[in-house]
Amino acid sequence: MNKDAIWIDEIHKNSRYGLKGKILSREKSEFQEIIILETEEYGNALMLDGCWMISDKQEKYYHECLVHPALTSLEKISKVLIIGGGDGGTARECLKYKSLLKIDLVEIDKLVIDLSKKHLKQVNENSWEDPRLKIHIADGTKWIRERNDNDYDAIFIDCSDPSEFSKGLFSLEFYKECKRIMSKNGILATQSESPESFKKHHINIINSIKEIFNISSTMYSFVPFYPSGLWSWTFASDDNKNFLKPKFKNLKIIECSCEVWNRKYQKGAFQMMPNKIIKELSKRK
Ligand code: SPD
Repeated sequence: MNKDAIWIDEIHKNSRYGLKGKILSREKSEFQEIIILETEEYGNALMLDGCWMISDKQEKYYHECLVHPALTSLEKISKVLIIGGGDGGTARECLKYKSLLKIDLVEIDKLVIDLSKKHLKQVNENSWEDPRLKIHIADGTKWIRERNDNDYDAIFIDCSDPSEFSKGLFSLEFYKECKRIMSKNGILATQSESPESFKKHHINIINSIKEIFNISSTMYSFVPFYPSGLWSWTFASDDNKNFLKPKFKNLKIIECSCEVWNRKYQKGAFQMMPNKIIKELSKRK
């Protein structure tokens, strides 16, 4: 290990989640502190305001689970919206769908994209060069208000944990807007925090989504270096009949391209809601 290597920790509720490596970049944008760390074990890792977002070797646990349950359940995918996702990993997974014509990616912090282009090439591969991907530097909660009704087949919310500037992406108003701009059988997919280390936020996200959409479901899996390691993704739609049923005809090709996700993995992950979360959610009625 390089002699300049230092430990960088995410500190969450008196626990540390650390990686040792060499700092490639440490900058403050208008919104947050951005660190890129080069590690031996996990490749390059991105931290925003003290929270780990991705590392080269673990990001597939996160991005494949966010994207494929949604996109394999659609017969036809032409237009997709990504809110956040400045590291390019979600876009990379979406671009595997050849029928897709356009992705709008709305990221508030241009510096995250610039640094990802420079240091996180393994994550975004060549997604930024794909003519189907259009970048918008804007606040997603405002940008979405100006979009037409029923315009997107899928919307991905790929954001950081709730904070002063990201909390709008977890609000009822924002989910309502997502529903308005989604096609009738469209699907929303959001990272929904950890049932263990962010339990309150996790429950709030699920309850808010239930308030807005006819149908929703949450899957659980791992992102090893996130607080507690246990993470979740919630999917929602207004189309009760076809929700999360595999319909994409080249599903096998997608499966083969993945490191973590496959149909069986997904099936198990949707059965993993911890009992304490089931109990909490049942209190709401
Ligand atoms: N606690 C970290 C939650 C971060 C979720 N978003 C990660 C962004 C990856 N594209």
